[in-house]
Amino acid sequence: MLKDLPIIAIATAHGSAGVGVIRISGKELLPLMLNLFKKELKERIVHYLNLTDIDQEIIDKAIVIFFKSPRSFTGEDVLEIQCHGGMVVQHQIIDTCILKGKDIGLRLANPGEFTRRAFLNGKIDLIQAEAISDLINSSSIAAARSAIKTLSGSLSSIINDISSEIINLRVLIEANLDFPEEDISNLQKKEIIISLESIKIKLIKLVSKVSDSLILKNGINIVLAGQPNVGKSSLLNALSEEEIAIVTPLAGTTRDKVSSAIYIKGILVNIIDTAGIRNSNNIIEKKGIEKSWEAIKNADIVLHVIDSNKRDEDTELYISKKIPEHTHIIKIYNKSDIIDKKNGNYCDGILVSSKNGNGLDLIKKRNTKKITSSSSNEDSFSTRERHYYAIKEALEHIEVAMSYTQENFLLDILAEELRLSHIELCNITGQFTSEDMLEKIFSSFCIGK
Ligand SMILES: Nc1nc2c(ncn2[C@@H]2O[C@H](COP(=O)(O)OP(=O)(O)OP(=O)(O)O)[C@@H](O)[C@H]2O)c(=O)[nH]1
Ligand SMILES: [Mg+2]
Repeated sequence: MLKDLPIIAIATAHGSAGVGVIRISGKELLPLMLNLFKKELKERIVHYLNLTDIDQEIIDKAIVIFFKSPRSFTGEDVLEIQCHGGMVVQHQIIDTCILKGKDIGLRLANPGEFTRRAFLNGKIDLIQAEAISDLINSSSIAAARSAIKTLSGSLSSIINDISSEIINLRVLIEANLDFPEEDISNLQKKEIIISLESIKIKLIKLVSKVSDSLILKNGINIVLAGQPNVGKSSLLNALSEEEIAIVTPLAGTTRDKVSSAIYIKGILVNIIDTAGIRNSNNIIEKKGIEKSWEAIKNADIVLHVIDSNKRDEDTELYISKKIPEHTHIIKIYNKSDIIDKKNGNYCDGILVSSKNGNGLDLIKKRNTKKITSSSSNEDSFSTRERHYYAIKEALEHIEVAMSYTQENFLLDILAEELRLSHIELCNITGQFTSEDMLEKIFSSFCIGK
């Protein structure tokens, strides 16, 4: 099968560099080794060798290391060639290897194929495979740190522990499945309830950790929202210290979402400016306002910007009420530099001036508090949305199971809900993952990974 043939790819980034690494993986690479180097290489020893083309012309002098199956990244025989990092040299080596490896069917690797083989050969689970990609693509030190932790198995071990607890409970329940309810002792019922409770608590903790980790990985979205002309765009410019958004004295200036990315405590923060919210008959402005609400819906934090000189409490209330409940809202009273009398009530928010910069540090401080509380670095994993949703599903099945321990103790339903919960967790680690899902996950990797 094409899938099982040996593969080759450049593992390092494309372009010129001091060194380039070419990786070859296959079930049995001895024939290729003999063709390339005229000898069998000892495993895990650094060899300094001439690489020649089929006319025996030297292409490059390279360091070659042989990792014998199963003691390699992919679990197969692996040859790692560290050559000079020019693209021409590397492509010449690849062409020569494919020619000399014709007999064993050597071909170019597809995206993520090395990692996929490592997964299929049981060297890593699916969470760890994804963590490799996250480590390579991490956008901050904190994200890289959690990726390496996840690669070392921290998330996998928590999921495996919960899975074992579910399996033990399934064994207990299924052993009693053929007995009528009245034959199950109260002691056993109590044991089942305690165990379900313990699984539920662990899953709740995990959902919250995974959700916080997603913030660390994808960054946090802070949306500037409010009525027109209150100074949202001015605030975006002031916070990002750049003239990104257009500012004019005219209400209704911003029509589209405008965003800027900054780092707070090593976490990527996307600040998004939106069109001012008001009743408008202008078709373009109306579209802009629709986009404002869409941005608010997807926000982690909303900075509700208010002109401290021109309060319109009805509209303020309308906006506050329409912001989804779970969203963290901070009221920002802007234009403090021209405030008439400081007798307004601003204690439920932060008084700032995007003109002279007063209060901006307070905004950053308040957000930092929220950001760091949702992503304490020591505790976070490298996670994906699919992990989050699967853990939530697993939790829901446990909750349904628990509802069947109240009046009627229906063991067959309990067993089924536990089975479904277990499948969700196995999907995360890859034990039961479908071929389609694997295709989707590994095709997002780069070639050579
Ligand atoms: N004095 C003072 N004026 C400000 C401040 N912030 C903004 N302005 C002025 O208020 C006007 C509107 O500012 P923008 O930043 O465009 O307001 P906006 O909320 O983005 O307005 P829309 O895009 O129309 O929704 C401009 O004339 C700004 O110079 C401030 O802190 N103090
Ligand atoms: Mg604006």
